[in-house]
Amino acid sequence: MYTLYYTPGACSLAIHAVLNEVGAEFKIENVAVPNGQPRSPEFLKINPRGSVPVLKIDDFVMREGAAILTYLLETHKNPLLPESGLERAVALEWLCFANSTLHPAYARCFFQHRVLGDEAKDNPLYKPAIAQIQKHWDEIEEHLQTRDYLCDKNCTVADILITVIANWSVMMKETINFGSRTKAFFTRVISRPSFQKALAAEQVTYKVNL
Ligand SMILES: N[C@@H](CCC(=O)N[C@@H](CS)C(=O)NCC(=O)O)C(=O)O
Repeated sequence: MYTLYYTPGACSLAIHAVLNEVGAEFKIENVAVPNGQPRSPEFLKINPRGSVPVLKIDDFVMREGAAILTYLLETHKNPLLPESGLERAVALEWLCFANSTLHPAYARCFFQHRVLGDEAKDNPLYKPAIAQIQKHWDEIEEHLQTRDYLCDKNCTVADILITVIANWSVMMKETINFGSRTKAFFTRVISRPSFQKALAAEQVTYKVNL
């Protein structure tokens, strides 16, 4: 039995959607705490890093979203992660981009929000951090000119994680702009029943202006 530890709308939402995609049986545990508060001692015992997602597989604790997603899609064979060759490499490249490039770009802003509150916007490092995020979305818009999904015609796990991350844009203190191809892409991804079901269970609204 799987248990997913999550906070609503965080990167753990991608794991939640993928658990739905593969038809796994799972429980969910909301470990959200008010802004700036430490996680509960119970959760810190499970993950001393304090971050979500955590997936418990019976008593085995797995952390790091990209590892969890890859594990789930290998264990429950699913087209969201192609099985081999360049197709798989490209899907993993985009998954790594989402997890290790785009996610940290947002994290740089969240860190400033946490430390500086409303004054983050006036911090000289804020605008450059937003510009970096915008640059990534501009690249994605360009990439999607000839494709429905990041890996061309089929939805992969990377599309799910990237669409989750996009929804954090409304929390930024500067506007992030999405091109029309990117918005159409989000619409395709969020219309998947797995994504809808995860949003509803976490009581999260998809707020990107589509
Ligand atoms: N590298 C980790 C990053 C996880 C991460 O930063 N999660 C965020 C939510 S999207 C979090 O829990 N932040 C709060 C914290 O670290 O206390 C992963 O990909 O799983």
